[in-house]
Amino acid sequence: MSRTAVIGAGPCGLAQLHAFEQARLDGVDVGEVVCFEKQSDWGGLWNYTWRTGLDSHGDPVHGSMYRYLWSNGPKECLEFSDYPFDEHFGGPIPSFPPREVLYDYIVGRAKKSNVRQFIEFDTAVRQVSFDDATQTFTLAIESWTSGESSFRTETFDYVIVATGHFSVPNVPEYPGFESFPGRILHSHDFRDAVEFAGRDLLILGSSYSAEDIALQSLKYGAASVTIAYRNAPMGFGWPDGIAEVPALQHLDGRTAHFADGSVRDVDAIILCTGYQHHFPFIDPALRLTTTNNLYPGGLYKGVVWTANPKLMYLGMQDQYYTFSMFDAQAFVARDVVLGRLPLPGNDTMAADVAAWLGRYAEVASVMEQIDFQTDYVRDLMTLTDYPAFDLDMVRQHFVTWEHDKDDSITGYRDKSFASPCTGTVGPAPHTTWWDELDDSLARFLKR
Ligand code: FAD
Ligand code: NA7
Repeated sequence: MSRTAVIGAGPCGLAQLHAFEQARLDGVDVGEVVCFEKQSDWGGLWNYTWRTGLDSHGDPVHGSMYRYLWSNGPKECLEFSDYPFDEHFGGPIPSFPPREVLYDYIVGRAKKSNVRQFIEFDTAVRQVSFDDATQTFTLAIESWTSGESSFRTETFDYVIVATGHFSVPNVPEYPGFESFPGRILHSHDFRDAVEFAGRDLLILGSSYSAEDIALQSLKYGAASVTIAYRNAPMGFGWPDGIAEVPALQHLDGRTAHFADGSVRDVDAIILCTGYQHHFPFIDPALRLTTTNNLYPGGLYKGVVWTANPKLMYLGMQDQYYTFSMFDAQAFVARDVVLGRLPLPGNDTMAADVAAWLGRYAEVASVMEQIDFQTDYVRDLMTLTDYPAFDLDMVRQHFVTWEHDKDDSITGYRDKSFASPCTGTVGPAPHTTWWDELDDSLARFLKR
């Protein structure tokens, strides 16, 4: 009987357990599957924590999500094809739910497929190594299930890494930071915009975190938000109170100096400067090393570690697609383990990766990025029996969503989209996103 370790019980790890369970329900012997999760509960980033810094075990806090986080893409673009939103919520709901609603949805499917029994919570994987002689992995595991720390090792035939890559911050330093009189934090440690009410904020970065934290800081009362971009501005039609300026040069006390010669006095600085793929617990020969991009190298079908195909990674790409892509990847990983998806030789796998990387090198625009990841998911869908959904509809939703953001960065979350699984169109929200301050599930679902 094979033994498979899944590391992490966020959306990817749960997708993996669900995939195995689907096969088991069909009468397939999936071997022993064990999932290790260092937090006390499932859901990964969607499992909100107020904590920053270290967790109760002295580990770096995994969570990077914050209060008042609404989905930044239409929920129809991430819908599980075998567990539609209609099924979970008993009817249509608007297209841009807050975090608690998506958490409920993720956990709802995990409960339905009864996978909690496979997860060891409060258990961190500290080391993954491979023994050529036995062709097995050894995992060094630290567990706090007994209330105090205990170590052990276990061997596995397959390892599936589902530890996410938006947790370990990339923290640049600029001249003057050391004597700045206010707070400097990374978006990983941002929890509650209300903290910055009445303040003049400086945000560094020009991607999703910068966009969202700028908007919600203003929404919850910041006096002003200045966003400094390194390469190019986001260029949205920002509401009064938010402005984009070229790169930060240095700080002189609380005065920020930018590349165009302009200056602003600011009270706090939020570094929305992205995250690192950081897997110190994996032996260097097995370790994925990459920037945040749509096709990290070394992974056949974006999943299988070509240098050792018994090791797989889920969700390591930058993400337009999320939950449905994780599902499709998890079905691939499962079928590799079950021997249902025979892998070609190393040269063929490397050539496949090279072909995708070649195509990715040609991608020049956001719309081409959407097409690229759509085609990647389409390719994954041909490999397994993950239930089909209307991928072309999802692609079109992403295109429409990008246009909606250009039309109104404060209004795009009020739009409705059709489900690629059921065709159901989400109703308009009862309150526009800009006016809605309550991010609770109860409030969102109120009719
Ligand atoms: P995670 O959710 O990060 O889960 C990884 C799990 O692995 C965690 O539970 C962690 O505790 C565990 N783990 C890590 N290391 C170990 C170890 N050594 N041993 C044991 N367990 C370990 N996506 C969307 O679709 N819509 C959004 O609106 C959206 N908003 C986002 C907002 C923010 C601020 C961030 C940071 C991300 C957002 N995302 C969003 C993307 C997000 O990455 C995915 O939705 C999803 O959470 C990724 O799932 P994952 O399982 O790969 O990783
Ligand atoms: P991203 O999407 O990886 O973006 C990181 C941003 O940080 C990007 O705009 C970078 O600028 C910027 N960056 C990186 N280093 C620096 C320095 N040194 N100075 C200034 N700016 C810098 O991360 P996000 O956190 O926005 O998004 C990650 C996930 O969280 C995503 O899935 C969302 O849904 C939420 P560049 O554009 O390269 O000039």
